[in-house]
Amino acid sequence: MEPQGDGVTYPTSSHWGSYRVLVSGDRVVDVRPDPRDPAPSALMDNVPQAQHHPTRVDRPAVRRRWLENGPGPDERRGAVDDEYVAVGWERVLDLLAAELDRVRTRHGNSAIFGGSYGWSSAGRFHHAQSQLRRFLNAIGGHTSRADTYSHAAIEVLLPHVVGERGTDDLLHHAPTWEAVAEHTDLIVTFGGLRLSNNDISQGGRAAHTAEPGMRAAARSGVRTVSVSPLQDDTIDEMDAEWLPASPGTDAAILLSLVHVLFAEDRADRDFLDRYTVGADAVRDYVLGDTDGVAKTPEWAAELCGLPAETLRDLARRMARGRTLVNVGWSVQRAQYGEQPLWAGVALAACLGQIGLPGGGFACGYGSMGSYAGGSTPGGLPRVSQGPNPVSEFIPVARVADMLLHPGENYDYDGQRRTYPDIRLVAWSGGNPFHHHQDLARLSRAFARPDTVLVAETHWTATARHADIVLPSTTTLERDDYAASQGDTTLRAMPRAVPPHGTARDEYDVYTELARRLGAEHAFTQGRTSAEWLRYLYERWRAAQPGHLPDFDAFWAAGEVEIPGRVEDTTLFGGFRADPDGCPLDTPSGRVELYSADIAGFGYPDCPGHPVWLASTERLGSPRSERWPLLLIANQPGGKLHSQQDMGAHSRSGKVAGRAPLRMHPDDAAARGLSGGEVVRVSNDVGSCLAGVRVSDRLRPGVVQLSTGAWFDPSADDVTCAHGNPNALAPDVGTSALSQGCTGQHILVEVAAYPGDPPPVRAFDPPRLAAS
Ligand SMILES: Nc1nc2c(c(=O)[nH]1)N[C@H]1C(S)=C(S)[C@@H](COP(=O)(O)OP(=O)(O)OC[C@H]3O[C@@H](n4cnc5c(=O)[nH]c(N)nc54)[C@H](O)[C@@H]3O)O[C@H]1N2
Ligand SMILES: Nc1nc2c(c(=O)[nH]1)N[C@H]1C(S)=C(S)[C@@H](COP(=O)(O)OP(=O)(O)OC[C@H]3O[C@@H](n4cnc5c(=O)[nH]c(N)nc54)[C@H](O)[C@@H]3O)O[C@H]1N2
Ligand SMILES: [Mo]
Repeated sequence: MEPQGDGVTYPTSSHWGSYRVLVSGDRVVDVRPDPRDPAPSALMDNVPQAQHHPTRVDRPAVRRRWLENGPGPDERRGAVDDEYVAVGWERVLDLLAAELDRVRTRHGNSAIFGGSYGWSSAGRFHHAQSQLRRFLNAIGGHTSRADTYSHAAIEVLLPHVVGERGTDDLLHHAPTWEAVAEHTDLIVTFGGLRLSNNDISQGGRAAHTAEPGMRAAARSGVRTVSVSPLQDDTIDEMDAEWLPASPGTDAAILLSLVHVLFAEDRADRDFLDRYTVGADAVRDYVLGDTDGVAKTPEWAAELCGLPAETLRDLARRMARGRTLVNVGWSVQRAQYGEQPLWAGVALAACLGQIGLPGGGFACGYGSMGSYAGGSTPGGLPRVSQGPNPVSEFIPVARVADMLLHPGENYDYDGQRRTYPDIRLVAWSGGNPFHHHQDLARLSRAFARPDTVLVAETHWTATARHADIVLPSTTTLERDDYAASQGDTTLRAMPRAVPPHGTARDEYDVYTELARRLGAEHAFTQGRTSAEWLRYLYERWRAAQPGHLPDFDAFWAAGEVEIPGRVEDTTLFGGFRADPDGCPLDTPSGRVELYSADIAGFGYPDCPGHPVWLASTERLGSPRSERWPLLLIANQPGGKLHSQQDMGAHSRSGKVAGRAPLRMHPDDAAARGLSGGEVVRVSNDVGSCLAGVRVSDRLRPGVVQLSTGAWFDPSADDVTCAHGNPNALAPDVGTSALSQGCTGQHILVEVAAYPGDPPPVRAFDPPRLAAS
């Protein structure tokens, strides 16, 4: 800490970077970027307002109906006029311990859902999900979740195609932008390289290196082709060639590029023979031998709206130099999201460049600041969640299905599974009423369990669906340290302000609960949180090469360099050099362009090799006749998901207090809109309000409404008065294989809101009565 003016600055870390907060009295009054960060994120400007906002949860609260009627299903969970009762910590912990004990005794621990997805905050020890799961595991376990909303199709499909290790490499060890600058001639990116996405690195990061990296690549002459509905998904300096393809048609484009390579005898047969299996199946399919439809550029042009000649020319250019095929995460966060991934691998294989520096296949450039930002083979300090005695889990995005359909069967990655019967939902560090699809349906799903527990810093829509709300401290209210994969330093995050109201660290809350449930030692191992910080650091230090300062010296210095960081990697380089000695961990040891395993699952929506499947939420689909605009629900530039939506920076991006909806001038004019109006965005799933911003940097027919607006069900005539696109997103999985999130694409209609729009009430906290 350092005195500054009439305040004091404290270093801190967040998923959007490391910076300082200026504290005056007990309040955070401003933020200061770290001068060593070459591209600090404006997201830090949300922090001062969010830290002290009236939506902070300041004491434990229990829904009056639950308090009076006891546990049980309740349709009124989440009702805007629901009332909460403030209770003291002792009382709430007694109530909660009794309820956890009732559920585990009567229904078994698998009736507790602790999957609790979400991004919580940076900080290696006080990580909300880790603490919750460690606690639930200590008291007998919980039903958990597999995969992420970010990239479930990558996590499930690619292990079949390039193996588990190859998938891990693709996600965590991609070559740095510097390596791209040095080796790559052409990067063809599906899903752009959206700059604002690079503000974020899970766990916080010392410096934002993606933007300087992209600039370096541009300066060294790397050419970029961006396939994306948005022109500004690449930075201007890259001078990217923009191919505004119709969303959801990437697999068709990729397969047509493969077609050109085979038809013109440009495919690298030697590579395909030596390093892959199944190339013949792909060739037969793209040439039309399998189904009578040749996947020519002319065929793809009809679907994607790009000229056939552009595609043919692109395939030839890709074959001429060192080419990197990047499939961004957004592209797989849609129905049949497995196909563009697999087709991308097939294209890179046909180019014969997998395993060469700067060439081949990647999935994630532009999706996250830490992607291609080096790796940390020695690991980071980490608290164990402990073994979970319950093996039950769901694919993460099937949460509403699970709650609505206990006992029913579903498919996932070759398994026929059954949804468990959940009685208690425990959520911490996530906001499903922001992130899940079809929020009205999710509300119905949350009516089913006996009890919903939410630990939160703020009164989110999820907290407002809880029977018991526990007020959590924010990172600024507790000691911790931060670093992300590939980071250069581990940084101290000393407490800067006292806890808000009676908020407590979740570690201390779970310690108290574990004591009541006879599991205190299993949870704490006899340590306080201060002792854990020291223990985890020292354990990590002992495993690192060379000499690192001890905990006290680290804490006093504020940071320590992370040893052994690796920057220079060539994906699949070892496999290329020696495919027999260093095979992939796939059944064949090769890249599986055809997977007998997947074919054996018999899924019509994910057959044994990459194919074109026409998704429902797509321009030109039957559904688009009724809902003619394709809404892109991408990541918000002004915040991380729903976090700190009430902060100054996020608010400055709103239009008439609503989430901004970007639309092409032609689409706006056809609806009598010129910008600044409040509109109703709707389909047969639901509706939301948004504020119009007109821009010619989108493909006509596409509108953009990023995620993140706090869900606001307070108006009678719309599902969300504030602009959360998940009010309208169908709740379907990518396919039976991965069952991933498909929220990126939503068919809608947009119309001016007649009359005075209802007020936004998302940031009005609920009624809270004294007990
Ligand atoms: N339509 C559509 N939907 C999407 C996506 C999309 O592309 N389109 N993208 C999806 C993706 S990739 C993701 S990752 C998800 C993100 O969805 P989430 O991860 O759920 O989003 P966040 O808003 O980050 O939620 C984190 C919550 O944790 C709380 N929190 C922060 N710190 C703490 C803490 O220390 N303790 C506790 N108890 N709580 C804390 C915050 O207040 C916040 O409410 O959204 C998904 N949803
Ligand atoms: N500022 C900020 N950064 C973030 C986050 C945040 O909330 N805020 N969230 C982080 C998280 S958790 C994740 S998972 C990543 C997500 O990273 P991504 O999934 O890569 O990000 P998105 O912004 O959802 O989508 C990127 C772009 O893909 C394009 N796109 C959409 N559909 C299609 C399609 O069908 N075809 C093609 N070719 N392009 C398409 C859109 O124009 C969109 O702008 O972002 C991370 N970064
Ligand atoms: Mo994500």
